[in-house]
Amino acid sequence: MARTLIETDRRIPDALRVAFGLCQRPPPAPGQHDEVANFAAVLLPPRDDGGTSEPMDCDEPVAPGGLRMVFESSYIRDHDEDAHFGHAEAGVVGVADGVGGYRGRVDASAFARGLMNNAYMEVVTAAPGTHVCPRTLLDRAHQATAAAGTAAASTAVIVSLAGRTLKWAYVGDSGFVVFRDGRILRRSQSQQHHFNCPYQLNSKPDGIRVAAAAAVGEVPAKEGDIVVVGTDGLFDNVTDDELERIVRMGTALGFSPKNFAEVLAGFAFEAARCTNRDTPFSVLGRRETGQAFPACGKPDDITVVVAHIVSHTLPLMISRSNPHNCEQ
Ligand SMILES: [Mn+2]
Repeated sequence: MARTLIETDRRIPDALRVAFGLCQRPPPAPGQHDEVANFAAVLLPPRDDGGTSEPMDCDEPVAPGGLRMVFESSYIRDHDEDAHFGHAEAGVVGVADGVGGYRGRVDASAFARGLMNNAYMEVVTAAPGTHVCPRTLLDRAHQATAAAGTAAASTAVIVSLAGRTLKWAYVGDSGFVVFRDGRILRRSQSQQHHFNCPYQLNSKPDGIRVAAAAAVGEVPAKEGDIVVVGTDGLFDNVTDDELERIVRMGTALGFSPKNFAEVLAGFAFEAARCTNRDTPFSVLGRRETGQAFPACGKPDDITVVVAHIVSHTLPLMISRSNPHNCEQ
């Protein structure tokens, strides 16, 4: 694992730990204010469900110069079978997760890395200004990876900003969430054969085809939108409510995409190792298996890519990240 727990620990504000029960803290001495708890209360207001329906985008004025995607990533390794890529000029990011069932027989990361490498090569060799269609890109990356006879299998998701439209395609439980004004606007729905067995791409001739099986969609983008793209190491350990509250906290604090990615990944890392609190993984496991399932997280590789949708007139701060891991 690339980072020690202490290094990860430094990136997680105490306010988050207090608010979400990630740690046990001694109570404040009599007469003392619990300043961390107060800070958490200010930053993490409860979800307001009194709002109206989902915001509509069509009546938004078009910003001169259009929109751009500015992204950063954080990767916390467990078995080191996740991979990701991104290209800011093309406005596209992707993550993939090598299926752990191949571990010990072949390189379980091979297909995930092949997918992301091939997707990246497709993007960098496309004509500048090309709008990326995630389904086409994922399909081509899959075909190239399978044609090479690459071992193992992978889930994957690709999200692009094509003009003023966010588009996505995914297979399995690698996923994404689009936030607007601190609330979830769109999110992926995990594709699974059964609990803990996601749809996956591989080299088998009779395997899943992107064109037939990938979930695809799009939504008009708006300046200020935040897109979180991640593997199940994030989504199995962090609930939607926690994601929303962390995004609201980060927005209030002026987080950069890098800040967001590191705090989200670090939070997932800690939640994965808790043995006394539920996570999406343990809740679903209890429901789907009908068995006694302990309140716990799921240790796993954790990949988080965070993209801010910004006005095109802002300077391009971040260029591109090569597959498969930005943080070698
Ligand atoms: Mn995983």
